[in-house]
Amino acid sequence: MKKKLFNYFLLTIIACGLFSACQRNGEKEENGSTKNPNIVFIYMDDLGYGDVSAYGAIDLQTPNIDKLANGGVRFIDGHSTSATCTPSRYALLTGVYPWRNKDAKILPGTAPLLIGSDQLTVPKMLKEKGYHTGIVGKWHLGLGTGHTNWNKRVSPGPNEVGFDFSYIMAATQDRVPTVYIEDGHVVNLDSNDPIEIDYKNNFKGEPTGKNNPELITMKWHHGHNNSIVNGIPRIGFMKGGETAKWSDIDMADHFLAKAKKYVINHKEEPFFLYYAMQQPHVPRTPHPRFVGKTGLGARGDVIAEADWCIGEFINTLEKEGILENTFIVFTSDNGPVLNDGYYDDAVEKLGNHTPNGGLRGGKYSLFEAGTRVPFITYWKGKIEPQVSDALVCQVDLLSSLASLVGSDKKGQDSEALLDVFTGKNKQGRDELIIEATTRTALRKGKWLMIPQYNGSAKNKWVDIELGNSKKYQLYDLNEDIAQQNNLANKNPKKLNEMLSAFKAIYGK
Ligand code: NG6
Ligand code: CA
Repeated sequence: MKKKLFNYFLLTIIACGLFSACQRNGEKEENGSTKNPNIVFIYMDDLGYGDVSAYGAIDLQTPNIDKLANGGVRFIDGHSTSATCTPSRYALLTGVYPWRNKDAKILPGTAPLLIGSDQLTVPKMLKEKGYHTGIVGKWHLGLGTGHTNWNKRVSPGPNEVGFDFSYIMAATQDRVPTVYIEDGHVVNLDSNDPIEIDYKNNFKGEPTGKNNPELITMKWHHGHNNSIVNGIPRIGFMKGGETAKWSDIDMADHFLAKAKKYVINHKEEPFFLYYAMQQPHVPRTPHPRFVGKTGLGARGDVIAEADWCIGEFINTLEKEGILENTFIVFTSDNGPVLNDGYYDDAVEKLGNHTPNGGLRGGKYSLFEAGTRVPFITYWKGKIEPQVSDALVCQVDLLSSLASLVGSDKKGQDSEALLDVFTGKNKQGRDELIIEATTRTALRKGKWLMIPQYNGSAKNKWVDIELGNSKKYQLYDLNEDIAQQNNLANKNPKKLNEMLSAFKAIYGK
């Protein structure tokens, strides 16, 4: 009897071992070689912790994101490195904290490429392991060398830092150039109507949001009063390129079509797709079929639109028979903002919806809602559905995915947490430096420490508390997730511990 039991035990161990080896190295192909899983990042722009129904939203329903959340690991303490876009995207792709690069700030459309051509990136690491790599959507990591001629091939860009295929917008939907760029070439450009871009001066005779309110269909609130494209005043000046200009209301469908096509074209090989969606960043321009769908105004409607796109995208993976062999990460580059520069009813029609899910702050903030974002990993049949309270950060994906595909590459600040991302354990990172418009704070265990900062407590334009205070701030996030009780005075010992830990990593 004992021997039988022992044999059974042994068999179980062998079976488990085989199973996890398969999991680590993807599926066995018929010819015996192993195929690593496809990897997809679905990356939202300014989606808040409370903007997803699986994260508690009631007045806004996101059934397709919920399917990922309820069928995978739903992280409740998952972070972007930063409370704005460019730095978060830098960390996501390089595995390096953005504050190590002094230029990792919100970039204008004319900024040079922020990632060094010799730097390790997620797509480069995956390429070495036989992946085809693609990006569709928002880039916002700079392009060219600083004197970009948009009428020639724009380089270096995504293709020079690891992407075999790129179909992008250069910066943001509210910044010029308002054109798509495919593998460095502006799409549909007429060489007789060259594009000129300037972030300082307008081109003679060109209308602007500031001077030509009669041409505007979306009113600007702060900033956003330079060149007008499709009735929407933007940041920066643009001349020419008429045939190349994108249609804002079709952008979601356009990127979705490109993402689907990429999947279909590359379904036979392991591929990595970075699907960087533009919603719900401003200007919010839902396709007419989504207008009014949520009752929350354009912000709610573009989230519903994005959710639909995600459903369509997942259906494509399923239809092509590759959903079971695709590891999906869903997350957002920073927390939510309502009025980010246009009058679009986001504030007026908010009702009871809470984009920050009860966390303090939002986009631009060192408070929790700046970087704590929806964060989901999904791998059908491989990841057991669960909620994880592990502290994880997007900067960790590089090293973690390296272990998934059998690469020994590591990102400088990227912790290898594959078991956490696949739901096998809940021991996330111990420490994390978060960043918001070049200010930093330390998270360690349940504690968050924000050093003294002189700036204003609130950005009145966007109506968000930034986390600045002349006093040190110390919060116990287990007891006080809403960050209402500053314990810095009550617990000087913990404060000092946090300050030393901060110095050890940050150097200041
Ligand atoms: C800010 C813009 C804001 C948004 C942000 C970048 C103004 C006044 N505000 O400077 O509208 O574009 O930059 O957002 O211009 S992010 O998500 O790409 O970081
Ligand atoms: Ca953003």
